Formats: sequence, C-alpha cells, structure tokens
Amino acid sequence: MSHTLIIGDKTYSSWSLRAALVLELAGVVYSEQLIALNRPDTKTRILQHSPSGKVPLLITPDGAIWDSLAIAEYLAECYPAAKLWPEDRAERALARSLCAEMHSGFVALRTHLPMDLKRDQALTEVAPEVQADIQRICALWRDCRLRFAPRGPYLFGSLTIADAFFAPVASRLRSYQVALPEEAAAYVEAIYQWPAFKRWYQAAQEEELA
Ligand SMILES: N[C@@H](CCC(=O)N[C@@H](CS)C(=O)NCC(=O)O)C(=O)O
Repeated sequence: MSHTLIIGDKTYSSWSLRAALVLELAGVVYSEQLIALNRPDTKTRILQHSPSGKVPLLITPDGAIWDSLAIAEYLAECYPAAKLWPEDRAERALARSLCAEMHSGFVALRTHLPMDLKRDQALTEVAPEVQADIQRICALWRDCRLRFAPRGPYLFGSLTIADAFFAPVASRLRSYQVALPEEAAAYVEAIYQWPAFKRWYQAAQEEELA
C-alpha cells in the first residue's frame, strides 16, 4: 500500500476525519496508523512522522503531506477523475472558499463544541459567539443547498471535498443536539448516511479511549 494516513482518535480527531473522507472519495486504498491523542507520549509519537506535531499526515510516494487541506488538494491533483472539487470553475472557487473558511475559522464552535462522536447531549448554555458560528454555517449550507439540491443531497449535489470538511461540523451539531433549520438538518442527515462517514462513526463507537 503506497499511502499511509496517520490519524488521531476517531472519536475526537475532526481533522483526521476530513483527510480520511477525502481519501475515500478519491478511491485510494491506504493503511491507517492511529496515535491516541491527549496522552503523555502523543506529541513525541506524532513528531516521529509529522513536522507540525499534528495529525493528520499522509505518507505518499511524493513524500509526507501534513495538514488536511494540503492533503485534500494533493489528492484532487492526483485523482482528477474522482472530481473531488466541482467541475465548474465558479463552483470550485465557492467550494474552496467554504473549505478555507472552515479551515481557518469557526473557532468558537471548534472550542466550545469539540468533536466527540460518542456524545449525544445538548450543552446547557450556548455562548453568543458559538451561536454566530452556527448561524454562519447554516447560511453557507442553505446557499449551497438552494443552488445545488436538484443534483443531490450534498453541498454541491454530489460529494466533494467541501462535504468532507463540513462532516465533522455536522457531527457536532448532531451530538450537541443543536436545533437546526430544515435544510441544515437534512444536510446533517445526508452526512450521516454517507457510507465512509458511517464506517468512521462506527469505528469511533467501538474505540477504547484513555
Ligand atoms: N490545520 C491542521 C490542524 C490539525 C490539528 O489540529 N490536529 C489535532 C487533532 S484533530 C492534533 O494533531 N492535535 C494534537 C496536538 O496538538 O498535540 C489540519 O488541517 O490538519
């Protein structure tokens, strides 16, 4: 196997999930190496592979690639037939904007609602900055769904890198039981029906954590 993905716990590692979903979308056969997060030796173990000290990291015939967005772009370049980005240039630009906004933003949501695939419990209080992030995400999803719903249930109709990037957000909204507008709730359900997401989710349920 020529690709190895170094990941964190499936329950918690949202950036690892994104990279794994893009690999699945590309149809790449790969092996997986899991490094448990939040343990005394976590940093040392990750640094043996990843100069950033973070996961995911993808080992490829072209060398190691760290950072989920770099991994996604690399795979899009290697596997053009998989159409990991939308084919239309304007739509591709929109999809890249969504992913970049996800990659660099929504700090309040990521801080207060960390991904936890074993969780099924609402927060007692939702901070205003978290509410603002949720509203922005729902607006992004709504715009995409209004435009592309005739093509399928995902952000751009069929699955793209944008769905891989928002899948962990969908999981947070569900596991923290956030009330959602109809189209956002339907999108969350579509993510939960994505076979590659289901496999990761199931593995997370079976994962033993420290
Ligand atoms: N910008 C990075 C973020 C990676 C990241 O923050 N990964 C977390 C796990 S989800 C991590 O490695 N945490 C371990 C640590 O910081 O020690 C990406 O997109 O891949």
